[in-house]
Amino acid sequence: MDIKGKRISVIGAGKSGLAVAELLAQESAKVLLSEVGVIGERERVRLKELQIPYEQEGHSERVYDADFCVISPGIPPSAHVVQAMQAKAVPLFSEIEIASLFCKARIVGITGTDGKTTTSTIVHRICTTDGLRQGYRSFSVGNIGVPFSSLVKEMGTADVAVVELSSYQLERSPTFRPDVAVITNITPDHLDRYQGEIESYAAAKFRIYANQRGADTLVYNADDLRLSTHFASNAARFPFSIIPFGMESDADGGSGHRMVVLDGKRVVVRTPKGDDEVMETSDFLKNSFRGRHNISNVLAAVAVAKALGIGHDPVRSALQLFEGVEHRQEFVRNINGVDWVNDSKATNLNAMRQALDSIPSTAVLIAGGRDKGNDYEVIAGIVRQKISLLIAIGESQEKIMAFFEGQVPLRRAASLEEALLIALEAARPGQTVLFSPGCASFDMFDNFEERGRYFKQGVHHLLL
Ligand code: UMA
Repeated sequence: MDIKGKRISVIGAGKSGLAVAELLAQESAKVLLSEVGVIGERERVRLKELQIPYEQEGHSERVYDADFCVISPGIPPSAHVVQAMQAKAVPLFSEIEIASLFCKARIVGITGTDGKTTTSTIVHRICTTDGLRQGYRSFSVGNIGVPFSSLVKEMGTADVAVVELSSYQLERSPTFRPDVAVITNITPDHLDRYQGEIESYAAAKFRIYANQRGADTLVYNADDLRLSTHFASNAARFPFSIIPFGMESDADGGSGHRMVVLDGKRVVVRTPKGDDEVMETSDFLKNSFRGRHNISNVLAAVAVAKALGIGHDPVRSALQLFEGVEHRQEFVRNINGVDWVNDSKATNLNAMRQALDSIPSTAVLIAGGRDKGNDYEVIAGIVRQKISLLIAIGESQEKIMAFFEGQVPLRRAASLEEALLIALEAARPGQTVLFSPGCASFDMFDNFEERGRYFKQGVHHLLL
């Protein structure tokens, strides 16, 4: 796509909109950045410096006078501006699509409902370790928090871009083609955006391999029934290599694929010729990085390493040093025999279930936030089994209270601080206090990172 001189409207002045506007302006496009809310002072100064025209507090008619439009991932298809663009036949693209047009590096794209941040981080660490020896660099970008557009021009042909991708970012990305694509799992999430249809949500995730061919590789979780049904039964019709990974599945995809599996306590690459051991689980499991779902994330990352031709040694070295990801079952501290764990990144119930699974005994759970169409039935069993007290916060408080009434002891808290104080009183030595909201953060915080930091600060204050 030739960008020079093109009139491009960028909708949304969040992280992705600001980064892509800057990239496009550098490429001599005529950009208009348009934001429904207020653009921060610092950002406005930067836009003026770069001579990028912008408007705020609403989208004017000017945005439709464009060759095409770049839409921020958080703006849903139902938004007025998107509907109007479509009515006026203005083509819409994602920020990921635009960044990928300028990308010289090999791309590892990682999507899935859960595990994508942890898997992306592990892959990035493995590539960084290998890259230090082999002379290339790894960049960790995308949904993880750093827009792909902001770093793409720094990437060279030998480098690797590890791009975490939400389903939103895969929408309107018609030519995006990762060298290695990963799907960690698909369970219900964001159903508010997909009209309650998991099929539509899965279809957005499957866009990740839509343009793959030849030497490209797809890595998928063979323990996920939806994924194994989709890929194993159709393996022959995909024009690229496939590496399944799995802990429970011994299947090889039915066609002699290489597969990364857990064999007892060993992580092995299984081929029709036999097993090749990469490492033992004791090489990477530790207090700060534990749980079956994390073994699954490691298997995914090992499969990526194999697809990129990285040896076992950098994989082992990177994983031995890996201490887990902030806000993802992050151990904060122990107070009087009680472990306090920050799992603010759990914005859906599957992530919450994984956290509950990893708890060694029982827990006081703090949950709630902005509901995304949650069906609490999917965690009801494990909540009854492991939770001695459920403290409900945020917009979804009443829904949680109504659902769990009579199933587990319940308390309402008007704020996160109040929830912390209730938990401090209620938790007994040997228990965990788990902050795993299972909901989005936007009712009370700017994002899950702010929510997690707030929780951690609160926990540290409890000791004062
Ligand atoms: N806006 C308009 N017009 C509208 C509606 C919204 O102008 O009609 C504006 C909003 O006021 C806002 C901007 O558009 O200023 C929307 O920005 P955004 O929500 O797309 O957020 P960004 O700051 O660009 O961050 C996005 C991702 N956010 C979402 O997908 C919601 C970030 O993922 C990502 O890190 C970042 O790009 C860089 O790639 C966050 C996220 O919550 C972590 N992701 C979801 C998740 O993980 O579950 C998908």
